[in-house]
Amino acid sequence: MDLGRGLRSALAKITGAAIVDEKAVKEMVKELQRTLISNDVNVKLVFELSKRIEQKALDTKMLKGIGVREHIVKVVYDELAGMLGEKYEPKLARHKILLLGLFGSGKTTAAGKLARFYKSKGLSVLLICADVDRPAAYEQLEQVCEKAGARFFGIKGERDAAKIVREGLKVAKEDIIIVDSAGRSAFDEQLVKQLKEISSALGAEEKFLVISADIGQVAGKQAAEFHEAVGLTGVIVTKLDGSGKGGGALSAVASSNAKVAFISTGEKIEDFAIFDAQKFVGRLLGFPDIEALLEKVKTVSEEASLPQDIPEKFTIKVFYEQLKAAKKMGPLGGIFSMLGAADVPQDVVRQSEKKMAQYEAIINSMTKEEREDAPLLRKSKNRLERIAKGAGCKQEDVKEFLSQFEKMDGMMNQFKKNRGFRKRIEKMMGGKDIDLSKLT
Ligand SMILES: Nc1nc2c(ncn2[C@@H]2O[C@H](COP(=O)(O)OP(=O)(O)OP(=O)(O)O)[C@@H](O)[C@H]2O)c(=O)[nH]1
Ligand SMILES: [Mg+2]
Repeated sequence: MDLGRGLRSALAKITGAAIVDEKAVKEMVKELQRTLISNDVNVKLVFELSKRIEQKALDTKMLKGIGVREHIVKVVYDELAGMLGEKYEPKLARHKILLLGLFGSGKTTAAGKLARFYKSKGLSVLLICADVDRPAAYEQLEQVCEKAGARFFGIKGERDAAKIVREGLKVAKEDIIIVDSAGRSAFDEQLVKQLKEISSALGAEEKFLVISADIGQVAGKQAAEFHEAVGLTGVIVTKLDGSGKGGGALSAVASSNAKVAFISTGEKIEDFAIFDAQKFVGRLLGFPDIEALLEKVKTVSEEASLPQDIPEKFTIKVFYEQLKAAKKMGPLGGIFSMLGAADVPQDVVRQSEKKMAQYEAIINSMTKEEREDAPLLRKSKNRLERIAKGAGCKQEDVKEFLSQFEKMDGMMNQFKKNRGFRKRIEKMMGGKDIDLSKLT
């Protein structure tokens, strides 16, 4: 389960609960633990964190004029942010940066991203290729420079990295000088020796270790080793997009004596940001900041006191309502979890308008019975054929729609106990955007 979804679903144990009591808090904490551990966060860290959350959440003396749900959400938010680190303040004056790290961690890519970042702050940038091992390192960095709009310096065929740095400095006029160094498959003396040489030739003010998130909590050990050997000023955690261990990597670095400075979330040059633990948690939970989150929890808690009616049955009709609501709210459908429901899968939210129109046509070609009882459709080829004909599409499209529905249905089963979900969605959307008349 991805970290954001797991955290949202844990919080829903509070925001979506009819009664918030010790049992609800314990359930939430248990789910938080499961999510964090499956994200490779260190077990001891998770245990300490959950103990603190439980204590603070149940401490009613801390309720200063806010509701109990808001209080608990704030406790979780603050503790998670604390566990993941702080906010990095980049230096914006003239300075020199050394990038180091193991093989393939994303140093060269990060060099381009950093160059673009400092350029966007109005600073000029020179990138020096001090990777003397990788066969095409020179050409790779040259290309990166072109993309980032930075000047390139390198000496083809030169085997002495420190010498390249010294020569580069002689011609450097730029505000920011970034040196890309060679990777190695393991932390060893030879690597440390080379890094020390480059670092002293450069006189680096910033030494960033580049670590790929997919190594999880091992990132902590790696950061500590490099820090001891060469004195890091920050860590760049890359590949957060493709790893289920990002939480483990970030928290482990935060609890070592190094600090996360930047994060990289994709191969493209713009997939890069200054690390800010609070903002990061906000994004995981689907809200830009704690204020927006608390505001939402407040409305949700008020709505939670609505009379709860019959348990919701998840039907095609309900699915379609959610789809439309989720689309309106964009890819951060985190709100669904806050309401105590499963997230609509991201690939479903990203469906194009054309697909939505097709779905609507498919639903409109169903009988009322079929809309209430989707398994009927799987049982009969004739029904599929009839619907496809009615909707002007292929049978495969109908099947695709059905499998989207079934995927969501499976997720909804976890939330079966939660009542009044649809009511809340309807209220939230003001009843305007959900055109039920078409579907009945
Ligand atoms: N998905 C994803 N891929 C990334 C990210 N950062 C880098 N990569 C990819 O990871 C691979 C290695 O990146 P490089 O920047 O060449 O890594 P390096 O540390 O310079 O590698 P060496 O110089 O060989 O040690 C490339 O295919 C990059 O496109 C990221 O944040 N997300
Ligand atoms: Mg490289």
